[in-house]
Amino acid sequence: MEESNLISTETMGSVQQEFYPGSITNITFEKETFLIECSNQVTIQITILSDDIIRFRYGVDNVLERDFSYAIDDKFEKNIINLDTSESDDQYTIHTATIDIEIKKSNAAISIRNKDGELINEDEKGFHWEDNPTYGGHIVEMSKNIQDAECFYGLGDKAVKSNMRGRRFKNWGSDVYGFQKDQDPLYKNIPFYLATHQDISYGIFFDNSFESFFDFGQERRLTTSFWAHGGEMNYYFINGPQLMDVAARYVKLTGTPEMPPMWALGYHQCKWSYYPESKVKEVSSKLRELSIPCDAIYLDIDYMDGFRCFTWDLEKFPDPKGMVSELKDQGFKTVVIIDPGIKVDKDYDVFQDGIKNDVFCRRADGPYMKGKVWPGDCYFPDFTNPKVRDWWVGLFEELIGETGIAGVWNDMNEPAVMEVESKTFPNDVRHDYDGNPCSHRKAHNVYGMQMTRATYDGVKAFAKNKRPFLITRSCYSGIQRFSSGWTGDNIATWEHLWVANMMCQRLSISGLSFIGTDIGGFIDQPTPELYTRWIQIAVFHPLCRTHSSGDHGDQEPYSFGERTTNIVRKFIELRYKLLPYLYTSFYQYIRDGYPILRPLSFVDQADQNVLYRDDEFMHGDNILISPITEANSKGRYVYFPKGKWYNYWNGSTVNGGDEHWVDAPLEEMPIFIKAGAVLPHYPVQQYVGEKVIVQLTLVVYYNDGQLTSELYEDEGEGYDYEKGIYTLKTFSQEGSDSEVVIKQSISGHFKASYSSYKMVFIGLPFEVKDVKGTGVIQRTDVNENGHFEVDVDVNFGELVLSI
Ligand code: MIG
Repeated sequence: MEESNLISTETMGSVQQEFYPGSITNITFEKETFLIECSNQVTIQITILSDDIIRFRYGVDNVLERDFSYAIDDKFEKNIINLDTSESDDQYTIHTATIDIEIKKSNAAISIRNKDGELINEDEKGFHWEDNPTYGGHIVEMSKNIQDAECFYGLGDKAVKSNMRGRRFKNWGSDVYGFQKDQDPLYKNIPFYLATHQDISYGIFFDNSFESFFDFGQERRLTTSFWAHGGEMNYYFINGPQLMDVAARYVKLTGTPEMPPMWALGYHQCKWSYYPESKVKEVSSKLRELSIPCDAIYLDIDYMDGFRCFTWDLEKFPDPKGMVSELKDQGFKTVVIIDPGIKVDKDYDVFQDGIKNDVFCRRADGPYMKGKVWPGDCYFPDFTNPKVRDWWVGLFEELIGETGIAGVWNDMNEPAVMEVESKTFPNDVRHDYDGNPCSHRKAHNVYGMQMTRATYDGVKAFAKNKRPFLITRSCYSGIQRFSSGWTGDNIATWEHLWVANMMCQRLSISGLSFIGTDIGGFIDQPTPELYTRWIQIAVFHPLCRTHSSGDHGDQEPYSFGERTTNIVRKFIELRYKLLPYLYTSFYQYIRDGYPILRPLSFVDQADQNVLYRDDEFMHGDNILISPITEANSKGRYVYFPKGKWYNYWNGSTVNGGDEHWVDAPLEEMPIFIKAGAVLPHYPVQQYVGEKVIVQLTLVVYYNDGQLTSELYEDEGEGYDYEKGIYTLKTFSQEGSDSEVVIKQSISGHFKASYSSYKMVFIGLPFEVKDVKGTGVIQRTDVNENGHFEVDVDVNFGELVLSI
């Protein structure tokens, strides 16, 4: 069945036949749901979730399955402004406020247009299916026509260049140690893509957890198709018209996280493994001694007693609670790994308790699913069972509540099994799937997500009102509600640095903004230069963690000699300075659904030049990053979106809409700031909360025009922000050649520790003579070369600099 495609398939010696819906025999309409019956025993349900999100379900044999999804957020609210229908001789049309959905009477083919009548997306063969004699059910298939110059993005963690046109992909979460560029499938399962053509964008989310495939014109040049080896054809069409709109709507549909604890946005240090306790302390102390900021240190599998989850190796770690609290005093949070496999061992209480509570997955005929992982033979909790998730939650009481662990790292949750060819469970393993019993064929791609969801609930249950921090390797759509992610077992090569850039951008636009890579590479040893270039981009990835397999030497920021240490420190310090900016980007991601990392196609999709551009990306609203991913670089060509951009290092400006050479000695990576931006900076801290911040620096990048920047702040921990204890400030800067006006507006009730801003103006076209406004505290002497500084009260309303 592996080779199933849209043409006939050879299955067990017989040719598989494709079936299609017949002509429409009946259409009914209740609230926002249309039910269409076709002459070939096909029922189609079209649900309008909003003016821009339309759900399509196709039932073969006129059967629609019980409706259930792990991806869709319970909190998603339907919001329809306008809904109308019309009928002509050959089609029905559903009109929303922004799109028209045409349904052909003869074969139920769908076309979707915008209000200018332009085609956004149309069925080719549309829905069709094949019987699945091996497993029962159907192979459900959909095909669409590719539009002129159409580009395809998204799909989770695929390690390929940004535009996926011309390629085929599979979703089947896999443990792919040392994966390569272009290898597929990888760890994550996110059956969602975005497409753009002629300044029109849309997305398709195929919410089906079976093994699924996407073909973007590889099999047939002008056809996109997607299919799954079971379940329903159940997809969401998400309208743009901008790629940003599509990504945001997808995030709203599949859910947003809570605010992360601010420390989780600091730098994290990890290795397989730091042990014994003295080694952990050596690393934490060295980081402090060398003033390399760091907020989290990780314990990999060796902290456990024989790899038994929820135990400690008391020889290596005689006093876990004491160690965690000493690390806390140094400003470190401790994060531990938890794998899904529970060791088969009669003397192990978690195992015994699991048997007693009947939590473990079973094979089709009843025996437990047994597989080898690190501890040896293991059984595996069925995380798709709500009772089992509750049981799992309880296991965190000691680790989180007593020992004081602040975050949990879920690995091996594809699920990975050693010493078997499939590297995972056999297909016949049974799962509850929240009351929709099924085999592993259906549950495989959601297993990791459900494990991490249960772990998140476990951490939250015992964290005493602290915000949980989770990191996972495998996932399904919607994972962003619970966890951050990393991209798995990469390699210390330049190619992998390029891959890291691609994967983080791709995951960010696929809903999972909180993403990072193993900095420096998990396998093998990076050269000092590679480690340096890697950390330079990684401080702009929402998750910033060095990790390595320990198969080679050390991989701490100080392991590569003094020159490297100094550059690496400088970049980690930069991350800490920009924390309020990243934190604000996180808030915007939650509020608006906007990805934190944005490929340039998300900035200006009308600009043909950026649609095929891979390297550059925006980090939040105002920072443009162009990483160096080649050895011996002295610089690179950077493509700039339209507008004016400031070089972060020297304040020089560039006009966008073109490529320009930018120098980048090893001490620098090209970083550019959008003109008009107001960038908040904290002082450098060795960890979040080290200092009481007495003044916030706002760097204002002059622009002749208007731009608004935001700053979100709260406690950085806990849940008071949900009760309004946060502040959202907007700074609008408006410049002309003789004057700059900055206006601030404030909402919310959080009281920051600082009472003044240092306003640093860059790029002023005039020398400042006059400073007016509410709250000016004091001018400084800095007033030359377009650079001017002034201290103002934190509650200022308006500030005017002029000649
Ligand atoms: O089979 O826990 O991707 O980050 O260090 C290897 C040991 C298991 C794979 C993870 C990696 C982790 C390692 N794990």
